[in-house]
Amino acid sequence: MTRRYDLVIAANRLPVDRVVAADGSTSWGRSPGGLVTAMDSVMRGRDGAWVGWAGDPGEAPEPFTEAGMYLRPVPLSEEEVAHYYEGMSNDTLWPIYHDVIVQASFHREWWRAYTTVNRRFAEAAAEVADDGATVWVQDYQLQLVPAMLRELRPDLRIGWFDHIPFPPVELFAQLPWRRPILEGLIGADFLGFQRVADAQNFVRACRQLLRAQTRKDTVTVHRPDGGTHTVRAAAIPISIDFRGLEELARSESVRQRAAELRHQLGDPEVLMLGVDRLDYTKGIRHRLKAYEELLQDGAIAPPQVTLVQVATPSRERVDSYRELRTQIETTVGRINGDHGAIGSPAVHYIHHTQPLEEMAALYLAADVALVTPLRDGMNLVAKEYVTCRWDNGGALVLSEFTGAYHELHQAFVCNPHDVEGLKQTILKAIHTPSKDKARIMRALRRRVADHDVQRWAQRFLDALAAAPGAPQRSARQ
Ligand code: GDG
Repeated sequence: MTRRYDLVIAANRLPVDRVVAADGSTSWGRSPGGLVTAMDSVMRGRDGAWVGWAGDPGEAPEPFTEAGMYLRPVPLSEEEVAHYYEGMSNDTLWPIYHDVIVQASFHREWWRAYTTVNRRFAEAAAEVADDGATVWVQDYQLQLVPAMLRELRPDLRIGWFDHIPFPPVELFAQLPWRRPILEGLIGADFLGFQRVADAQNFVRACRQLLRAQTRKDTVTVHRPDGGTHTVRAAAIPISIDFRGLEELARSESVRQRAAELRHQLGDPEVLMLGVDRLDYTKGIRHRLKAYEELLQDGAIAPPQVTLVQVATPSRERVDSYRELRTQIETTVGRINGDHGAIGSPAVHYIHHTQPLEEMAALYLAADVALVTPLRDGMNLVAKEYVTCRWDNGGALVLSEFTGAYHELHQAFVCNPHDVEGLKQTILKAIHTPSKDKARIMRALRRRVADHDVQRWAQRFLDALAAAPGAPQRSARQ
């Protein structure tokens, strides 16, 4: 019989990646990322399990233990990866939840696969959760899991966290499956969102589309057995491992690498940096347009000013992502053709994943970080950048359409749709005196230091334990 656990995480992916050695043998390596670090801190002293896809289609590996956590792989067939993950999650829900920057596609077979896979996740979580355990479901890929799990295991305390925005009801209403999605989420006791507005959008959608009874941040529905169930929806913004990342950025090797990078880039007076998954939500095209116009205007020029754009490969089998890549690479080519010279390109473009140490060195080396999404749940890059600037140097240009803006509003704030305004903000970030920039950076750093990912996870679990739904339990550490 399977052992059962007191805290279960259900996420699309397991927190490990398959590593293939030179001799062809494979093993598992912990995937980098805040969620894994956050879970480390809350799993301490508890019996923890994680339910998720291992990353390869086909048969799932046997459950195994890694870094003190029981990992229970959930299998996905080739077709399920295409329909549930690339289709419904990334080509239907992702665009609707990000203001329809690109059009969403609706396909009933994608929805069917989404339902099947969500049920499989719910069954896997039900199987490993101990009596009265806490199950924490992650993100938009698993919105049906809370209700499915409650049906299987009414004894559990169920939470869900939305890493991306929750759209206004006018956009959400486009979804042919808007009702079952809301009903799926309502199965939870507590729903966490990045911004207050996201939580309010959810409550409003329940009121308008389900005619559910809502009161402040709670939604109450009638259960088939005649009783009622109440779920609370509130903002608990995610963060990063401030101490861990700062320690890395302060290390001798990262400091040396930061200095070396600046030198390799031709010792620019101003090094600008963009770091994003190559995604249309991130505003990379708007950023490049503003940068190109500043070069055309003669307001900036290489080699004194240069831009490093790291655009990590993402969702390459979805058409809109392939098109975006072509557009970005055409623009980078044109900018370099028009404004670069031998040995001093205007844009250094990197389309592959960098090791964490290199990222820390880039952050530490950059005078201006450009974080210009058109819509972003949080944006961790903004928080990582200020964390690495332990010297209080640098300037953060930050879009007001990110969750991060609601915490880091002292940054150089921009509306990326307003190219003229974005250009002025970039120039302001360059020309503001260092003393004033240091004051801003100190304030930004204080915010992230005080609200790190460990605190986020604990706050979520406390809110889940205190949520109104039955069964009532105290917050267990
Ligand atoms: C979703 C929401 C929300 C990127 N390139 C490399 C690399 N990265 C790392 C960054 C950062 C992470 O990936 C990206 O996080 P973001 O927050 O910017 O964006 P999403 O991937 O869209 O994440 C978002 C987040 O969930 C958490 O809730 O903030 O709004 O969309 O950590 O550093 N890391 C390494 N090499 C790279 O080349 N090592």
